[in-house]
Amino acid sequence: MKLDEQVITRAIIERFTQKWIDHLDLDVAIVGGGPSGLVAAYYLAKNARKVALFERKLSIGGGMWGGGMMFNQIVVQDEGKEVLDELGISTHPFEGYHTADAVEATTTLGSKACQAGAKVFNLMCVEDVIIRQTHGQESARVVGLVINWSAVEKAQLAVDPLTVHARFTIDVTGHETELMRIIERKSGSRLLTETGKIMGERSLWAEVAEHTTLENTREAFPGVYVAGMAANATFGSYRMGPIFGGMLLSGKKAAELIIQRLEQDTNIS
Ligand code: 48H
Repeated sequence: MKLDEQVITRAIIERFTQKWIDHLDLDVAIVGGGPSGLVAAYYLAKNARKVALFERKLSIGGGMWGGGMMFNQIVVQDEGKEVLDELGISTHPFEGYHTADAVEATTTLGSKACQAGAKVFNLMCVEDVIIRQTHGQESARVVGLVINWSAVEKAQLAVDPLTVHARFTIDVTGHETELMRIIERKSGSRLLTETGKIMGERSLWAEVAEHTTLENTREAFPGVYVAGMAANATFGSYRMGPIFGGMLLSGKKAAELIIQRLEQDTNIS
């Protein structure tokens, strides 16, 4: 077969553009492609929700590739293993815990999320949110995201962004809790934390952090849920080091909470 460079170019442009146009109005926008974002994407897509995940870097996977200190193994507890089992990721028992190969875990999470129907937009960063106070609603809520190419951000070019609308957003930007920081700075409203502000990540205490990651997986501003490390950073809890059960379960919990909300909205309308 003769190769036609023009067809190859057109295929990429048309297919990518169509994918993007089809995902300008979402059930759920996920900001960050680390383990919690990928797990949330998987469960939401499996539930037939229209979901897109925006990741600043070339590769999804966030901090999971490197295991602990670049020893590319992760550790999970029994509850976390259940998520890995469901996704078909092999685990091996180790003194009451389980280990998994960080590369197998990361690639499989990404692959399962995509195969379930989640669309990943890598090399894009979320630089702002759209906040609206619609008629009949008590408080302002996030209704969309402002996105730009990571290359534009990196080169510090003055290029205006584009937008996407979403009924719900998940901030899974990790330790930096980037989306919530933007909302704190720009919304002029209190966050749904004790202080109304981002409470900040505390130092390492694995046992407590693993529990609080799940407790802190909740709505942190109307329309925005936090999961993974961003949940603990927003609500002021500890980090846990390279144990990943909390990250996986947190992504799953965020998906379940949002599915409930979407179902409530459907019943009301
Ligand atoms: C687009 C963005 C933006 C943006 C950031 O850090 P992550 O792996 O996050 P989690 O919460 O899924 O997992 C945390 C885990 O990896 C970890 O760090 C642990 C368990 N630490 C414990 C400890 O004690 O240190 O992934 C976040 C992703 C990254 O890929 C970023 O590039 C991406 O979000 N991201 N993408 N727009 N504005 N901000």
